[in-house]
Amino acid sequence: MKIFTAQVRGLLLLLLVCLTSALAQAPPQPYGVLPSERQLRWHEIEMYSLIHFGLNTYQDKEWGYGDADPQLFNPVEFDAERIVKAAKAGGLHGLILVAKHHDGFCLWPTKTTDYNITKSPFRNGKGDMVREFEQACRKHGLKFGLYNSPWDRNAKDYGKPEYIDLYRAQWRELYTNYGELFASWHDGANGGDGYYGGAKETRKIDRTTYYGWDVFWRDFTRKLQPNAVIFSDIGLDIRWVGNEKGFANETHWATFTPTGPKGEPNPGPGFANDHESPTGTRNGKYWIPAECDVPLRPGWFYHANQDDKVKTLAQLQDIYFKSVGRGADLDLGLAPDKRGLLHENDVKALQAFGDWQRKTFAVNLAEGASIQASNVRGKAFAPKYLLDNDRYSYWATSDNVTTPEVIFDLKQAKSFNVIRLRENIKLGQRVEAFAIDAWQDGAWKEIAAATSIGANRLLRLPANVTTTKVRLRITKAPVCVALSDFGLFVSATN
Ligand code: FUL
Repeated sequence: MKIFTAQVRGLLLLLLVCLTSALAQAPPQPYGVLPSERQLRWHEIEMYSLIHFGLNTYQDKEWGYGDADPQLFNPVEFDAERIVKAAKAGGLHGLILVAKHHDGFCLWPTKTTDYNITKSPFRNGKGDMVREFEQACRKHGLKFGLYNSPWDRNAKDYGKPEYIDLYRAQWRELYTNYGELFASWHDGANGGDGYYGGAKETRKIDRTTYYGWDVFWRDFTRKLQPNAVIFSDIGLDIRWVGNEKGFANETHWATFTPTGPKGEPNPGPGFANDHESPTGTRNGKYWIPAECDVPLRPGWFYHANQDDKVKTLAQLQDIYFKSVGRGADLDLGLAPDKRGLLHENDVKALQAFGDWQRKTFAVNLAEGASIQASNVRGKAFAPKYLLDNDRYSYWATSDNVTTPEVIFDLKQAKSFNVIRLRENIKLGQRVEAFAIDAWQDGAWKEIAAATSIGANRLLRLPANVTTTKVRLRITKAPVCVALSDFGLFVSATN
């Protein structure tokens, strides 16, 4: 009986040990709202381009009135592959084509209006530019998305219910004929003066009701293109960052609570609480990260007098650090010229930008470091996962440890000026502040401090730091950490 009791006791003890270690190994509870699968894919690609090309290109205009003759559109050297390859060389992983801008001219052979590419000399009226871009993207491994302007200054019925049917029919063609789209882009410019089938007048629409966005997106976009992120001022999936400089704020929350001008729930594009968009809403109601859109030149469309105003490498780096480096995505505007090609200066700028990214992030100087964390949740969440280049394997701490630190012993002196951190955003955006120290002259010295992390956070140091040991301190978080990446890099100089 005594032996039996000892056996039972032993078994119980074993059970307890197993249970405790199983509990210790359980992943942290997610914090707040979480990204959907389609948003995760969007975060992963980080950068893509937005192509503006059409009748505006031939009129030196940014906003066409809707009355230009389609015969003007004649890009005799058009080559989608060359444009796609230039974008790829720039480190861009996707391309969104403006299939129709506000002037209403459609770059595909739509059945919804005569104001389209078949009425132009391009490919003798048999062209389909959406198809050519789509195929070039698939061939070169870029994701493909589309922008179709809600505002149409050519359509005679713009402002009436009939136009909504036409607009949806256009999206139906675009959603069903060109394979899987990664993004469906909805601009906020809405109503004003236009040609409108010859009426030449000003038309105002009620942006809160006219397009019926909620029904359209829910019953149409989600059904026909379930993997496309929906972009507009307010989301649904991706919000506009609130400026066209390409900058998110230093603190960028992927979560956002959209409200209208008076604070009521936001009904649709053109009505965002734009002033809050660069930062987002801490503990917001939805996961709606920012897209930072900015053209490579001053304008979205090509203008010959801007050939010498293509952004410099230093400007592109600045944009990169303030968009991708703050956990947002960068949408870089590219504008083919009248030939149907990117201007040489644009091609060179993209190449230089891409070369810089590839060189800068080729080697993580923290690789091979021995890592010591002040707390580890369990084996499955060891700090080594910070260095395995996987966005979703991660170092986590026990539930009650919200301000841990981790030391990277680099084993020899290394110099760097860029620091990268990532959270496993499948568990939400958790960290609110952190600091980085370098071991210098026998003591820790703070070299950087910042706030949000999210999908990606890059810190630029004012000068190279040379050290043998680096310490990361999480200084504020409402819950335990779930960090997936730590990197040290040197910004390439040529
Ligand atoms: C804006 C538009 O009005 C511009 O023409 C451009 O298309 C830009 C990307 O979005 O709202």
